[in-house]
Amino acid sequence: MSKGQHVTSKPISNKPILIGGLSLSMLLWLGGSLYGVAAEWSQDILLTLMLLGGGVWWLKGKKSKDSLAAPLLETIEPEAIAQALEQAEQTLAVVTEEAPQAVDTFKTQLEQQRELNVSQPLQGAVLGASGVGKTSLLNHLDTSPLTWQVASPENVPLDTNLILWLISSDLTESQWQQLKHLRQTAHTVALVLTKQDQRPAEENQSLLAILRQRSQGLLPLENIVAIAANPQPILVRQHQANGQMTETRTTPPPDVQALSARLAQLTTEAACPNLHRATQWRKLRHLTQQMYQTLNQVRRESALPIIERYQWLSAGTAIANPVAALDLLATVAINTQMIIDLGAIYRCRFSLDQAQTATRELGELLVKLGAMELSTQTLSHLYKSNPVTYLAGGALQGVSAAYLTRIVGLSLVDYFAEQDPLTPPQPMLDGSQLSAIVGQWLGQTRRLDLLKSLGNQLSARLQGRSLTVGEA
Ligand SMILES: Nc1nc2c(ncn2[C@@H]2O[C@H](COP(=O)(O)OP(=O)(O)O)[C@@H](O)[C@H]2O)c(=O)[nH]1
Ligand SMILES: [Mg+2]
Repeated sequence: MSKGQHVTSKPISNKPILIGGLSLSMLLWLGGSLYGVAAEWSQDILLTLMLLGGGVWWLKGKKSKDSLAAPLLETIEPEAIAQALEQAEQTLAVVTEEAPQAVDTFKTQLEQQRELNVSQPLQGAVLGASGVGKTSLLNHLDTSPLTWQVASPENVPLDTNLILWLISSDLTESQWQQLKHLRQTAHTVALVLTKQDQRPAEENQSLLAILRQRSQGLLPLENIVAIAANPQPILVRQHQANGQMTETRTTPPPDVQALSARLAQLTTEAACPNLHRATQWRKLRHLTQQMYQTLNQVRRESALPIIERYQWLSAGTAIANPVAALDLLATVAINTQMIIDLGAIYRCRFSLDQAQTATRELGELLVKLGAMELSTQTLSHLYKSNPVTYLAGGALQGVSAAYLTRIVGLSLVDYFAEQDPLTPPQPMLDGSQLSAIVGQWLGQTRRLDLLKSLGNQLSARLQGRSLTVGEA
């Protein structure tokens, strides 16, 4: 049985944190009612509670997940292959546990990629904008030892061993980033400046110089060459001895010499195993990522009913407690437990302390992003625009509470799914990453849909049966 299923089947009463939070809430409610605290949704109280003991976590310089910080990879050594294999095998073991139905396909693929096959023909990919001269160049490229196909930087075929990136001027900033990404995944890339016959020689030289300058540390400068695969005819004017002028059209011969020479160096017998090994390494990583996608689907399916359960628990608590501020204590407990449960599904083990920190951080984030205001505004708008009487009084707060818990849950699921599958998840949330995800869930369309649907569901629940804290 998977960890996720295990968590799902656990009754709420077995969760000490939750019960602790609830009884604390009840206790405070009793005390509070003596003093006649107004039963209203107060953002000040909310803010205070959420900020209690909390640091401004999104200012903490947590480690950047920016993939562009990854090192450039010149060659893939056998040790790197061994490591990628190990990772794929470990992931396969997790898939065997959590998604057994998918294991056979992945196992077959892993077996295929276990050995380095140097006898396979090398695959070349030609990238470049439409009209840059790809087809013209392919007419001049030897197909041995490389077979060529046209591709795009975003979609380089998995079996590619060598890339020619054709350009007719300097790369744009986003193209430089794409090139960098290709180099970080150990791709061998040559930049090919096309149509050199169209420019004066000095302009070609200065363009090459700029490209080589900007490629420093990214590409060997020999990998930046200029060609003219299909030069256009030029008009040649000649003064005759008799003072007349004649015009003749001549077509310069194609010139791909610089590229052919460099390709020969890049594909020597000694260099070929490196090209094959880099492709094997990328395939293994790709397989591992695919396995994680499958795991994430399965995990999401386990997570959704859990979020659902906690969201109604929040709603029930908000409706049951006449003092809104006190609901929040219960809500904090509910969310903390939900974080632990969701973390367990994604094999990210939160200690109670860590989960409480995460809850506080998420609470702060929701306050910062104005989640409560947005929810209240949207609800009152829904309430005014169509007279939904069932959303009166405490039920409105119930919908709000369910909504906020659902946002937290769905955001966490997205967050866990976004983590780099090649590094184990940390029970410390990355503030900026989470902030972007929560922001998306708070967007107008999603918010409206979610609140409407929660309102309808809550109404159905309230009509059908009572919503109590014990309900799961
Ligand atoms: N002047 C000049 N034109 C070229 C050269 N190579 C290609 N072209 C022209 O550029 C246009 C697009 O070339 P093509 O190879 O079809 O580009 P693709 O869209 O990248 O495949 C055609 O009109 C070619 O004749 C070159 O070296 N010099
Ligand atoms: Mg073409």
